[in-house]
Amino acid sequence: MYDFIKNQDSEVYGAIEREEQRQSEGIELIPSENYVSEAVLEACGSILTNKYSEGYPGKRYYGGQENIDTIENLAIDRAKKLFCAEHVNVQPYSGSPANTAVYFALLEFGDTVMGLKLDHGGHITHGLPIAFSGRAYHFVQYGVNKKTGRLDMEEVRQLALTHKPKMIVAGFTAYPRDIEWKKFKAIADEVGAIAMADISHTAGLVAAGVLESPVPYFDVITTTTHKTLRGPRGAIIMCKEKYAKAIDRAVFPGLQGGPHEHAIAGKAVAFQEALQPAFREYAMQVKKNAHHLAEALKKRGFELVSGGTDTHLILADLTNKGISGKDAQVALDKVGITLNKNTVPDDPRPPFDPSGIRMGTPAITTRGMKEAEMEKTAEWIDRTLSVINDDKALADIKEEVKTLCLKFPVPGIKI
Ligand code: DSN
Repeated sequence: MYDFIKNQDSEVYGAIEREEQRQSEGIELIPSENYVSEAVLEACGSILTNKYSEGYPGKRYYGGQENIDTIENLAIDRAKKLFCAEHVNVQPYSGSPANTAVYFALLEFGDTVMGLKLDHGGHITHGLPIAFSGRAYHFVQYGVNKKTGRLDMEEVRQLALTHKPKMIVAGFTAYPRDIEWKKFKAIADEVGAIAMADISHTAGLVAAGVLESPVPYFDVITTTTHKTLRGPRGAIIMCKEKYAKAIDRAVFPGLQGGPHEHAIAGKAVAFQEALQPAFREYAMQVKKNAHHLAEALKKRGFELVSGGTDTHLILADLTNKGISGKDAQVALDKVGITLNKNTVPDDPRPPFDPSGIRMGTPAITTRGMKEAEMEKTAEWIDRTLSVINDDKALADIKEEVKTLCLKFPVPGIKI
């Protein structure tokens, strides 16, 4: 598959080869990662990368667009069908530009917006003070309830009534529970705010109908395309027709130049895959696996924020285990289990060495792993964290992990 790179550039080829090995021999638990199909890989690696196509289908600033327009229209139509959306822009390069484009389209600098705090499961684009979102707009941040680890919708409502935001962002990167979309929308309506949802993490589960969708209710919805949706790295923005013009203008020429049409082709292919019945089976298994892994971890004394999960994602607070999130991540890397250190709500520790770890099941479910493999995974995580300074014990676990993983091929990797 990589014959040309192999012949021409041994340094890049060597790194790709080692990454192929790492991906096939290890258990991928980063909840925002997945393995795309060979068809999506082909689209992303295609000659479409050669083309400039500033503008939108039928209204471009460069010639030679007949095939590009076909591809972009396919991506738009399939996304509309998948999410039952009125309008879709498929050009955002990724999640942060998508969210920034929404703010640029619908807000003035300095406007008041509400978003979830980063250490409670929000994102840097949901108002982190040092990020563009937090500097350009006046974000009022809501959080989760200290005792339950869940969103407190009455607190969200009181903050909205006090601050009268122009927009309320319901968006999450480390929140394991179902979202009460209708309640969010009712609060936004009560204060006259625009309701924006960022469903980057759960879009695949929403598209498959295994989690409730905000699309019928919300004014604007963003999502990345590479997480549970299992497409290429990128994003889309969906909105009600009345915001369509403003959103399109904000993406181009407001924020971006030429769209990445090879990635848009990958999105079109992935959306077609997600429209198939098999994708619903996949999404249901993602949820089942996450639930099973959560229960298996709890049995082994792990404390989960909110006590469990309704989605693909699990957040564990390791304080009672006497190990930091960073040390856990490093030890688990050594046995081939990849996850990320993560803050827990009101974390007393710093973000670079926080109290928690974040895990998810989208990638391992794509490989075909099921409940039995979740049980093994929980056992390996538990064992690893009890032998972090014992290199021999870690090497033994790594071998067991590898043996299991090689029974579950990764699409696009032939080892
Ligand atoms: N960085 C992503 C994640 O890992 O959740 C969010 O954009």
